[in-house]
Amino acid sequence: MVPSTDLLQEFNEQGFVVVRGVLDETLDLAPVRAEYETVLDELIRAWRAESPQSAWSGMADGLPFGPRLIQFVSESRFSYGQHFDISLPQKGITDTTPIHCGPAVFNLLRSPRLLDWVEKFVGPEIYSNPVQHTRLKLPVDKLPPEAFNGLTGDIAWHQDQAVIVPEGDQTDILTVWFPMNATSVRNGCLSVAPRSHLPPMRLHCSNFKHTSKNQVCIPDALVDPDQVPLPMNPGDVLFMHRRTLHRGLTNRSDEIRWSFDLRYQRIGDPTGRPWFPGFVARSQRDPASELRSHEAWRHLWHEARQRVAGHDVSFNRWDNADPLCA
Ligand SMILES: O=C(O)CCC(=O)C(=O)O
Ligand SMILES: [Fe+2]
Repeated sequence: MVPSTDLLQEFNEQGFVVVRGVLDETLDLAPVRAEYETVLDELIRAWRAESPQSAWSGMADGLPFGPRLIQFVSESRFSYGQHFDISLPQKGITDTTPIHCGPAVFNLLRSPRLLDWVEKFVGPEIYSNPVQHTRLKLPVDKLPPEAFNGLTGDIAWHQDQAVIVPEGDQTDILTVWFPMNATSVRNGCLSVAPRSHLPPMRLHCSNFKHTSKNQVCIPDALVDPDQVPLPMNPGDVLFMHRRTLHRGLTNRSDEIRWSFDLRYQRIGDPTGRPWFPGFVARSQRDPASELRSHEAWRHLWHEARQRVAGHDVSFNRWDNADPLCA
């Protein structure tokens, strides 16, 4: 166990820290793997039901999760990312936008092994911030353009603080990133810029053609030259400051790259995404306020989806007026 003072010192100096072996394969990760098998089963079943028989070779049946997903998507060209995700997208929400709120994922968000570490950064009153995703990235040469977005393709340099609304700027939102399969430079691990978290927040643009679907990202001229790729294994967790520059490298392997990124903060502070629901993950002061039911969690998201459907909800604060965005 890393002593808390060393951990916090490293985090405060570098803007991030990787802790090995936080999550347990059996208790934390295996149930999520099993749950996502059923999400993929259902996706393939639904797609088949709507597609002509001849469009499906059946080649993916019986394969393990990763190869099966690759096979399914390259055959169907199906835009699959949002179907696995655990949050709603930043725009274009309708009352049928898919979101996955299964019990295994909910347990992962509340994992005591994870929260014990989160507590060292956030304190004992822990709120699960609704900026949370799972990213299932296909090898770049297998990813059809129709399926390419921020959940499935590479992610350009940015700070997480740049994708919330300004009312959340003063909230210490901790990014918690971890892989479901071993990540490497080859399959598109996360890369960070050490010591890039000092204020102020960098300029971001949302109009670069090389990024997917108007991703919010930092112009090249403002990206630090010191960049460190972070290969990680299942169980390892990256804790990152909200202003640390990072990106997701391109998956140039022949396997998927699967990760979760979650966020936690102190109870009561603005989340930066006021239309989306968070929940009390742990409270020493008021344990009864903790959300313990995944049905209640799913209900919160479905309610939010209903509320924002058809409205022009946006978390984008960047207007591309700066010449560096040209
Ligand atoms: O996983 C990735 O490629 C990017 C993740 C990210 O930007 C984040 O966790 O904040
Ligand atoms: Fe990020």
